[in-house]
Amino acid sequence: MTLSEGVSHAGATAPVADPDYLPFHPAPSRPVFRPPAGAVDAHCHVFGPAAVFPFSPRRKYTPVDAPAETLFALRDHLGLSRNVIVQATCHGPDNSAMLDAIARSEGRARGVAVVDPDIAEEDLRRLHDGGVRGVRFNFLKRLVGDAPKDDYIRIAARVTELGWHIVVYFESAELADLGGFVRSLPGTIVIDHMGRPDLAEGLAGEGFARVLALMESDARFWIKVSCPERLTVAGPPYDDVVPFARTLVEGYPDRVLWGTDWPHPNMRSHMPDDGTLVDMIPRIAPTGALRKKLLIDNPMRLYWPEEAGA
Ligand code: 0GY
Repeated sequence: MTLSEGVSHAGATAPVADPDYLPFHPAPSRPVFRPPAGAVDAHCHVFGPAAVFPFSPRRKYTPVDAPAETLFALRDHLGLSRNVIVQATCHGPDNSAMLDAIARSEGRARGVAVVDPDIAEEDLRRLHDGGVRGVRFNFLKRLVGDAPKDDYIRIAARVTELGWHIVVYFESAELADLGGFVRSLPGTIVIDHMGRPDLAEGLAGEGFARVLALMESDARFWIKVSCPERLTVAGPPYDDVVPFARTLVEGYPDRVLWGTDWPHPNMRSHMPDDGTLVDMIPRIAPTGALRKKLLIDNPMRLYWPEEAGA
């Protein structure tokens, strides 16, 4: 397929995407692995189109437009059924593009928002009614400023009342400092991108050990086995990432989620072929039972509990 056919062209007022970041793959391959019916892509984004949904003035990068119709075309091309759209920093706390995508998904998308601590009650309720089921706390200094911990605590208290979970994005090296705070957060906590271990340290490395310790310490922690393209040292087809992801899937089969991370913002080294990412699934989840949990049961429990019967 050619994804670029589905991309809306930004108007004259739209900003120009950063030239040193790569655009998403224009024609991902069709994966050899066919996901089971109902499979969820539990980590992806929509960007703009900027002419309709402007990027945040405080953003650290300007991506190419990656609108809902392109995401849904990719979903179908890859043999996936649903999307969890995660608010990225380039849109700041303006969740409009994500809400619009969810509204157009015919019930096949839900969302994870970014909110300010003093968001009005009715706006929080509007996010919930629009399909948001989680909030994201992004601790990557290259992506966000250093928000006071109090802000996160206030947000956490408000969103857990709605039954939302908290998604945390950090690099495993930061866990030594951040671990205590993350543990103190209430409710279910989902760790993005395997906790971003440094693959050069190997499976027994300190960073990954901290991530595993967190998973081991408390069943409130879930983790996404996503974003091999950011973790890999070897490059595609990401053989070096497989043991890390498989350790998590086999160790915590009821608390893992999988996602494409499309449209892969901030990638400079290479742009992944999303078909290759889907073809990793049987290598990281080698049995049908593990794949059903990873792709269907777990994300449904978290994002569509009313359909999962949880
Ligand atoms: C991702 C990863 C990145 C970007 C963001 O919120 C974001 O801007 O999440 C990244 O640059 O590592 O989740 O797609």
